[in-house]
Amino acid sequence: LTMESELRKALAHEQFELHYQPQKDLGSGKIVGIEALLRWNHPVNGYIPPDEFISLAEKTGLIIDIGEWVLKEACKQNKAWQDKGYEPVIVGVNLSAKQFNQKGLVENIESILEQTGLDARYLELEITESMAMSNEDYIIHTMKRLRKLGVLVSIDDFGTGYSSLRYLSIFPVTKLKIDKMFMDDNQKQNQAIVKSIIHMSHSLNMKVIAEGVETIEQLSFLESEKCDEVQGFYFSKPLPPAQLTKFFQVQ
Ligand code: G
Ligand code: G
Ligand code: MN
Ligand code: NA
Repeated sequence: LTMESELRKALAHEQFELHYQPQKDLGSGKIVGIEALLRWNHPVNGYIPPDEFISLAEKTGLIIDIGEWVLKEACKQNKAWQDKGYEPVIVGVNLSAKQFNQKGLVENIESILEQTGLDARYLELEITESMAMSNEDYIIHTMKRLRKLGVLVSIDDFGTGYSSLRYLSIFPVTKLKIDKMFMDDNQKQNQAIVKSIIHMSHSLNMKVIAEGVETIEQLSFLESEKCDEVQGFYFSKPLPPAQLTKFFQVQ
């Protein structure tokens, strides 16, 4: 079988899973968000990480169907946690450029929220800076419609793409996700950059989260700089739903 037909089969045979990585609010110490990360549980090869199949899914257009499955599954799971009585959290879903530019995305999301019963304010769409390069007017228009629905929009891997700071003033973005490369302590400039991004986010009335937090030193620095939220292996790697539930139970 070619990888493409394997991917089609994966969707039809329910071989995809979502794992979730907790996001901690530094003010309250509580988990306020989770990022949904796609995993392909292959019957022979075991877990295949998204880096190994997302780009093929994008090339073949399969990302549209896979992405729709991801959105549905993430909303359904988040609602299920709420129905169990856990404190509501925001679920972040990664969108690929193709998905974002697909006609009917907003209607699709609206219908998924309706079907699953998840309130729009508990869904956050993560887009990357590179996506923002093309078709600017369409992106602004789509983002505005999503915000009108109540859905949150974040910029993922912030600082690594072909970013223009101008985007931050014209896109109705609610949160910046500082890329994990800026957590590298060996790069002397990184702390200054992180400080500036936190400062800028707050000045622009956006929330800011640091990704890739692995050590207590990184955490302390982010706390002292008043970063809103943190995500990373220091707290937890992405986990299957049953394991993440334990985090909700202790808080
Ligand atoms: O978990 P990690 O190896 O988990 O993810 C690797 C990359 O794959 C990340 O850049 C992430 O944004 C991307 N990714 C993970 N899940 C999805 C998804 O559901 N859709 C898209 N488009 N990308 C995803
Ligand atoms: O969508 P995005 O590119 O932000 O995907 C997050 C990626 O970062 C996933 O592959 C996830 O598994 C990974 N990740 C999450 N926390 C950490 C961390 O603390 N350190 C490292 N190296 N990677 C992480
Ligand atoms: Mn992401
Ligand atoms: Na990222």
